[in-house]
Parts: sequence; structure tokens; C-alpha cells
Amino acid sequence: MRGLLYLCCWLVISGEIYAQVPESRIINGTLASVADTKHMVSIRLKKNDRNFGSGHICGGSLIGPNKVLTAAHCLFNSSKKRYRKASEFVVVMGTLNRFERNNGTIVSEVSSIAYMNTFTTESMRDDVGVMFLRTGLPINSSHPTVAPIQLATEPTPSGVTCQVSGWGRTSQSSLSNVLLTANVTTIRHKTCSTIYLGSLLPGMLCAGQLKGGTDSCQGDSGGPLVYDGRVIGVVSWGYGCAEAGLPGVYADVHYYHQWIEERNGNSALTAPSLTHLLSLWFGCAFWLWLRRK
Ligand code: 4AZ
Repeated sequence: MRGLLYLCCWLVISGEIYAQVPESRIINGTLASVADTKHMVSIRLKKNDRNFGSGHICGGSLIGPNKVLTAAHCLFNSSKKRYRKASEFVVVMGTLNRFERNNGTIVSEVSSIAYMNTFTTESMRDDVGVMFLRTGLPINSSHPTVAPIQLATEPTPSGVTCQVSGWGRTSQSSLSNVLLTANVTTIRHKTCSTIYLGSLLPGMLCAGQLKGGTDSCQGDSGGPLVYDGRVIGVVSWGYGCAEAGLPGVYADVHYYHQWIEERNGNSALTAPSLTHLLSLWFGCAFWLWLRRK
């Protein structure tokens, strides 16, 4: 009983420290290979990317020529408590070093975004989103360093080794310049529920190493967890990073695959812009004026 009390105190205190000094890292990763990470994209805020590479906020996975899978929380501006506009982002793919831009690098504007509208930052429930690119992968031509990855078609077994990749924080407590990959093991939902008590919801998948030391972290969010050549998870949250007994939590791609597949970028739910509405209004007014008696 006493032990449990100490554990709770420790969790709360270290949580407070973590909240103030984000101590995070794709921890214990190795340099990624192009062959294994052609689907990896860097999601950036345009306003911070004037120095190419410095606007990186999240990872994502190319899942179609123009379609990127990421986390809903990557699309959310938590200080303004609203989702960002598609025009605030730029997506970069095809280079391992996020500051490098060469013949293989694709830099794309974002035409639209979609997110599960049940996502909340408090619960991290349904942390899934997609982005549609203006300049995606050229059709009918193979690209040396960019290729989409397929979604998981079956639930992932527990106890299997997967790879998580990203430009997220390293042990130096800053973002990584180069893409890193780490091996993590999937953990049974039931086991992980006892670790995270009420916080582990359906649609969440845990992976890590129970001894700690290897994990995804801040800046890796939205990025892929890959098993058997398919994306099975989206980096979402965790209690700190790489702490022993506290695995990373991922949005379960198989759980959300129908929603992800159904998004197609021409959502009828997209609000018409003010300029569209105004031009429609003036058009009608002009037509009526022409037809006046
Ligand atoms: C984050 O803050 C975050 N250890 C991402 C992943 C993990 C923890 C935190 C998993 O974006």
C-alpha cells in the first residue's frame, strides 16, 4: 500500500517536472536508412521554416501519392485552442537530414486537412488526422527516396518488434537533425491499461521496452510505427519518454483504418471560404441588377 502511494507521488512529481522541462528524445535510435523510411514526412509550420528544417513540428506517413497520415494533435494549435489552417503547414519528404534540400526532396503545400472530431487534448482519444498535399508524389514515375506505405490490414499481435522513426528530441534534449529509428515491442492492451490506468482508451496501442531506454518522443508525434512493412501506429503520447515501465502510446491504425481510408480530400464538410461566399453574393447582386426593369 505504502509502495503504491510512493509510486503515485513519484509519478505526480516527475510528471510536474516533465511538464515544465520537457525532457524527451527518440531515445536510443540509430540512423534511419532511405530504403526503410521512404514514406516518412516532416510536417512543418511555414512561419518557422524560413530556415529550411527549423519549422519541424511532427512526423507523418505518406499513405498515397497525395495523402499523409499524422496525429490530430499535430494539426491543433493548443495555445489558441483551435485547429490550424492547411495553409499554415508545409510538408517535406525525400531527405534524411531535415535541413538538406536536394533533387530528391519534395516540398509541398497542404490543400486540406481532416481530423477525427472526437479528438481531445485532455484524453488524447482518436489522435488521428490526414493531410492532402498539393505537390505529392509524381504519378507514373518511381522516385528514388519517396514511396507511400500501406496501412495495417490486421490487428497487430503483441510482443512483436516494430520500428518507430522521427526527427524528434534526442538525448541532447533538442530535435534530431537526421532521421532516427528505434526498435520497440508491442504490448498487450490489457497490460498497458494497468500501467496507464484509466487513460488507455480503445484505439490506443502501446509499444516500448519495459526496461526503458528506447522510445519515441516530442517531435516524433504523428510519425509511423511500422511492422512487417506496414504502418500500424501513429506516435501519440506517453508519460515522459523512455522511462522504465512507461511505454509510448500510439493511435492504432487498424482500429482507425476505415476512417483513414474514407478521407479523400474533397470533404463536403470543408467550410466555403469567406471570399467564395462574398463573390457568390456579389455575383447574385450583379445578376439581379442587370435584370432590373
Ligand atoms: C509528445 O510529447 C510525445 N514516449 C510523443 C511521444 C511520446 C511521449 C510524448 C512517447 O509529443
